[in-house]
Amino acid sequence: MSGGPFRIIEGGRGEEPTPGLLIHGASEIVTLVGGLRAGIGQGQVGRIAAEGERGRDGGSDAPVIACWDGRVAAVGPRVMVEASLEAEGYPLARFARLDAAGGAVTPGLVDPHTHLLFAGTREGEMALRQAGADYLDILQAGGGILSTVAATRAADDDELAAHGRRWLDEMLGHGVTTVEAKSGYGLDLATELRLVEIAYRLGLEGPIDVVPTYLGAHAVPPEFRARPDGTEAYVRSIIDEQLPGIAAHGRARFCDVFCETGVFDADQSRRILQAAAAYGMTPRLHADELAPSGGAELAAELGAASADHLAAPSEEGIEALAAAASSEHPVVATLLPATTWFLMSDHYAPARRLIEGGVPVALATDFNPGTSPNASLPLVMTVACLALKLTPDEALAAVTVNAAHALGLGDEIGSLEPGKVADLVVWKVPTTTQIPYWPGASLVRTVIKRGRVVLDHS
Ligand code: IZC
Ligand code: ZN
Repeated sequence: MSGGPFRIIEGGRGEEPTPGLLIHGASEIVTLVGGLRAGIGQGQVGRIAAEGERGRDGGSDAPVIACWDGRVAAVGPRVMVEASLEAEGYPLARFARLDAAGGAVTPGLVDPHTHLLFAGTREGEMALRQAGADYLDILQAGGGILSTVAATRAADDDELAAHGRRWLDEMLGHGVTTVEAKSGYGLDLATELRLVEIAYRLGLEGPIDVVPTYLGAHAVPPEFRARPDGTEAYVRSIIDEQLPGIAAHGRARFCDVFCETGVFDADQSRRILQAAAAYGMTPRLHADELAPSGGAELAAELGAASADHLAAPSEEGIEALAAAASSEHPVVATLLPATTWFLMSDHYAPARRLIEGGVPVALATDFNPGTSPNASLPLVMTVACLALKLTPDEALAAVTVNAAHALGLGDEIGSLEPGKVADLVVWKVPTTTQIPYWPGASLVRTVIKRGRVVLDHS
């Protein structure tokens, strides 16, 4: 990566990782060890803290983390980490040292719902909404998603990739090391393939890992809207033409559908997601963003990786997610409160009820040009604390370990434990409870991706 507002020290997966890195001087290391969080576990983050200044400056209980070959080798109080590294034969002298300068250390943040790639902007819709227009009315009138589709179809690959890099840079600056990126502004096979491929290539470029999702069912494109059975005809073209092409291309890990009354109904969404699953793409859904539409129920029925938004689920939908939580396929509820805020709605997702029902909760930016032009996950954590009443610890689990699980990556990323990928953030604040406390501030000191420093503000 180049340019952008930040100094990128190293990037790209192709280079040799620093063999060893030992981070010391942290006030606390929050590991998130222990797997997917739900219920009261949602707020249990695994905090290892030093006892006051003495600990931080190198006392035996000072928390440190050692990375080797891009993975976490050991984490815990200094003496224990040193003993375990020695016992396992790591060459201690070959560890570069990084001073966290009294900051907190967390896993790299994971943003599990973004519409990263698009052309054009939609600031005009803000004024329309202030004047009382409704999101779906703007879409029906040919604006909203459709205006972004027109701009995206007209943009070339280099423009789209440059835009993607610019916003990935921004996300990295907020501590994000893995991002999901949906297509969905092409709505024809050729453009959808371009979007999935560009997302995939941006991930190869690094330093942020990008997980591509195919979202052909984001809206009915203009060429189908003119037809009397437009929505149904477009659903058939997704199943018969787009999905086979996307599957043959082999880059999209997930298939998503905007399951919402007035967009794609639950039956249409089911048909698309089942067809995608037959090609090996895991379902995830935009579920009940604006009105109860059967999205939460469908996510539970299909064992989707995640049900996203959930600002307006039905009672049955909440119950279905709660029942799925104790099954073999818990569906992660990925909440997007910055979108609700930006839409000036007071209809926030029932986060406390979901947590009380044992549903694992993740948070995401929903970065997109219409309803959430916000690339900052820490800002989403603030809105989640204020509007969804999550505690700061619950919000932290939601943007790390649970977000990783929402992307099927829970075994690799999202927590700091031996063997996991060494993606981590050193913050400028001494405790993670201050991350949502300073809304809008730039709180990241250093970002480490696969054991290497990729961003340094120290
Ligand atoms: O471009 O409006 N809800 N998709 C579903 C969006 C919002 C993004 C957009
Ligand atoms: Zn979305």
